[in-house]
Amino acid sequence: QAPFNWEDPFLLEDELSQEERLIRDAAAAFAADKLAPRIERAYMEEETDRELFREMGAAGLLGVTIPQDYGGAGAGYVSYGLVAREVERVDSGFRSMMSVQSSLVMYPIHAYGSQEQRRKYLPGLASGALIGCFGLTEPDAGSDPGAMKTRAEKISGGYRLTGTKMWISNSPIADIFVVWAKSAAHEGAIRGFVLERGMKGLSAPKIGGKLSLRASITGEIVMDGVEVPEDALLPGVCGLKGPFGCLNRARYGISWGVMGAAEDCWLRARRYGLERQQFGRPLAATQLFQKKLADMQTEIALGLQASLRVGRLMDAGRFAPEMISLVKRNNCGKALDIARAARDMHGGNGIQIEYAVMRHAQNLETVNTYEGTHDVHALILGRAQTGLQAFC
Ligand code: TGC
Ligand code: FAD
Repeated sequence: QAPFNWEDPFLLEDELSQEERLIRDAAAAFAADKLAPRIERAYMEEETDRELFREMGAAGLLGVTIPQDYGGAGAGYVSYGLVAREVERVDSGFRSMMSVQSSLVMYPIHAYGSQEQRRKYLPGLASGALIGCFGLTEPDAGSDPGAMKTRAEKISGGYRLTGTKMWISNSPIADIFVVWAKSAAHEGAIRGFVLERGMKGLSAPKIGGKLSLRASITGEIVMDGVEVPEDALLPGVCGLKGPFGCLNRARYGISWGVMGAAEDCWLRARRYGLERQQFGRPLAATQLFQKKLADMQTEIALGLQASLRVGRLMDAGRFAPEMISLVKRNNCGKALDIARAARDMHGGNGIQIEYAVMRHAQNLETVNTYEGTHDVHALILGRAQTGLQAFC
């Protein structure tokens, strides 16, 4: 009979390769040394430090799955997930900065871009010298990106882009903008374009007043007749499957990331319950407190196993997007429940910044919404099992 490891109930550690453990440990060390000391100020002051991208790049955390020829780490999707888990253990906003850069900017340039585009942009994005953003959502097209209004019109030598993207992570500080637009020259199909800061007619105002994900800057992308050369078009993909191909990677990373945030909440609640005395005994000695800890442990252990399985299937080239909807939806919802419970278990202290749990809960409200809301992923899974489309 083996001893029970309460922190790692299914011995996930044994399921990782030596390379995956090394990458995970490097990310954990980076998170402890560079991210944890910054988070309270970044969150309270809504401050995003550009320098953080360079530090992430130097630590090898940008473009984990991109080949080394282009500055990436050339590792697999399980490694990418493990990095997301360590970064989001500190804050979902930091993971957001990293996963937009890796999955939503570097991935499409690598997968759909020309050789020239790869060579021009990927090394700078991998080192963090360049910051990228991904513009799909619009003011009137969120869950339904196919309803986008942004247009690319063919002009001599290139395209003219007009439209507004909304809720775009990193956009106010971005150098590179991967933007999706309907192109008249391609029968109205959705095409990807790479825009650069400084182009005439391009601006990216910050969206202020967020009560969630405050360490990650969010903005609009306003394109007022931005003229781009022919080689700004991503040649390798046409249609909604372009942006969705990127979202598959980012959603998968989120499924690991939110488990990191949930683990931080769980371990903090356990520690608090052991230290805090009420009615002459530790809170952790009460049945209700222990039930909540058991629920947290169970959901985290199950969620991590599910993400690991999907990661292994991605590395083997055998994943279906619905698998990713399942783990993105489940793990975000469960992490949000865990963070809210941990906030409650901390009593009044739970609303204070130094106890972290309310910050995680606030962040997870966003993570449960972006990259496809909890309900939209339910509809994707409902469609897969009934064959009936319930979106409209
Ligand atoms: P539908 O008819 O289902 O599909 C249209 C075409 O796309 C293909 N496709 C996929 N391809 C690859 N992977 C996937 N996951 C795919 N899902 C669909 C599909 O095969 C089809 O291809 P083709 O060749 O036949 O044309 O499209 P629909 O318009 O009915 O879509 C419905 C729905 C609800 C599933 C979809 O629109 C959706 O997922 N909505 C959610 C929107 C979303 O996730 N937005 C995310 C914005 S980016 C973001 O939030 C970044 S935050 C990052 C951070 O800060 O960390
Ligand atoms: P809506 O689509 O209006 O949804 C509102 C509610 O209606 C939700 O509960 C939803 O589940 C429900 N709903 C919608 N359709 C249906 C339906 N058919 N049936 C039942 N219920 C439905 N986007 C980017 O492109 N790039 C980014 O970098 C990015 N970063 C973001 C960062 C932050 C901080 C936030 C908050 C968002 C970000 N987004 C980004 C946008 C994000 O992807 C969208 O907010 C998300 O897809 C939901 O769209 P929406 O906000 O328009 O909500």
